[in-house]
Amino acid sequence: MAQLPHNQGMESAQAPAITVAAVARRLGVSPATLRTWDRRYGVGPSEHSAGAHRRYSPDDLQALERMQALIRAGVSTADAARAVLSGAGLAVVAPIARPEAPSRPGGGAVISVAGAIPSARGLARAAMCLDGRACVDLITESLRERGAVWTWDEILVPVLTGLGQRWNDTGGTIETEHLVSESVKQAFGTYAHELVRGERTERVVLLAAAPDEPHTLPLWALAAALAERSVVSVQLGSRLPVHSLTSAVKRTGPAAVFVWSQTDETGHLDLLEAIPDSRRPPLVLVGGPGWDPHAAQDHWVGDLSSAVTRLVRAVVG
Ligand code: B12
Repeated sequence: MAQLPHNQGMESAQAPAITVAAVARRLGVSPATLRTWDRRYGVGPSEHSAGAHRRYSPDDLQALERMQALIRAGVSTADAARAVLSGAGLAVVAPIARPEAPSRPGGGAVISVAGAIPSARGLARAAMCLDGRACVDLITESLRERGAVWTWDEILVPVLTGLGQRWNDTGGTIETEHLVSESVKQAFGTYAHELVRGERTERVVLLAAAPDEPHTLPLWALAAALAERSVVSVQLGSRLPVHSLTSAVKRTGPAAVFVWSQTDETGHLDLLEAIPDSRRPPLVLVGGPGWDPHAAQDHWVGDLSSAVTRLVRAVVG
C-alpha cells in the first residue's frame, strides 16, 4: 500500500472501508486507473488482507482526491503521486511547462502533457489544431529516427493519456481523439507495412482487441515494433468475437496471440480457454489496463517493450 504521509492511520483502522468500485465512482475514474495508480505509483488501498477484496480507507480516498486535484492542475501523474506520498500539497510541486496555446483554428485548449518531451508537446499542439498531416509527419519522423517502442512510449503514451485526462475533465473533443487515433494507425501501419514487405516468417503473430473492446492503438505500436524485428503480424482489429479468434488461430497456426483490453468490462480471461489445442500451441499474451494482472498470471504483459521481447522469442524460438 501507499504509505500515506498524514498521521491518521489509527483513525482509519476504525473507519469503514470503501470498495474499488465506490472509489472509482466517487473520483470519476475507472477501476483500471486506480489499479494503475496503485501498481505503478504506489498510491493504493491500505487494507489489503490476503484473499479479501481490496478496500480503501477514508485516508486512502483523501490521498487519491489530492492526487486527482494535482493532476487536474496540470501536474504529471508521477509527480502527483510523489507529492501525495511525501505529504506535500500543490504548493511544493514545481510549476509545469505547458505547451503553447495553439494559434490556428481548431484549437482553443490544450492537451496536458506536462513533463513530456518536446515532440509529445508538438504532437499535442498539432492534434489540438486538427492538423492531421503534421501529426502523421511527426510520428513518422520519430519512427524512422527512434523506432516504434521509443515513439510509442515517449510521444504517444503521454499524448493519449493527456487526451484521456481531457475527456475526464471537460468531456474532451472526440474529433481530436479520432484525429490522433487515425494518425497513429496511418503512421505506425505504413511504417510496419514498408518494413515487412516481402518478408515471410514461418509463423505469424495475431493481434486483436478483446470482444467488445473498441480501443486498438497499442496493437498498431506492437505491429510496428515486431516489423522492426522482421516479425510479421496479422491485425485483427477491434471487438474480435471469441469464435473469430478461435477460427483465426486454427487457420493461421500462429506462434503467438496478443489480445488488448483497455477497460474492465472487456478483460475476460475465459477467452484463454477458447484458444484451440494444437501440436504447437501459440504463446498467448494479454495486455492493457482491462486485465487483472494477478489473474492473468504469466499471460499478462505490462509494457510494449516486454510484449515485443516475448512475442519475438515465441516466433524465433
Ligand atoms: C484513443 C482513445 C479512444 C479512441 C480509440 C481508437 C482506437 N482505434 O483505439 C476512440 C475515440 C474511438 C475512443 C472511444 C471511446 N473511449 Co476511449 N480513449 C482513448 C484514449 C485517449 C487512448 C487509448 C489508448 O490507446 N491507450 C493506450 C495507452 C496510451 O494507455 P494505457 O493503456 O492506460 O497505458 C498503460 C498500460 O496499458 C501500459 N501500456 C501502454 N502502452 C502499452 C502497449 C502495450 C503493448 C502494453 C502491453 C502495455 C502498454 O502503460 C500505461 C501505464 O500503465 C484513452 C485514454 C487513456 N488514458 O488510455 C481513452 C479511454 C480509454 N476511452 C475511454 C472511453 C470511456 C471511451 C468510450 C467508451 C467513450 C468515449 N470516451 O467516447 C468510447 C468507446 C466508443 C465505442 N465506440 O464503443 C475511457 C475508458 C474509461 C474506462 N472505462 O476505463 C478512457 C480511459 C478515457 C477516459 N475517460 O479517461 N477512445
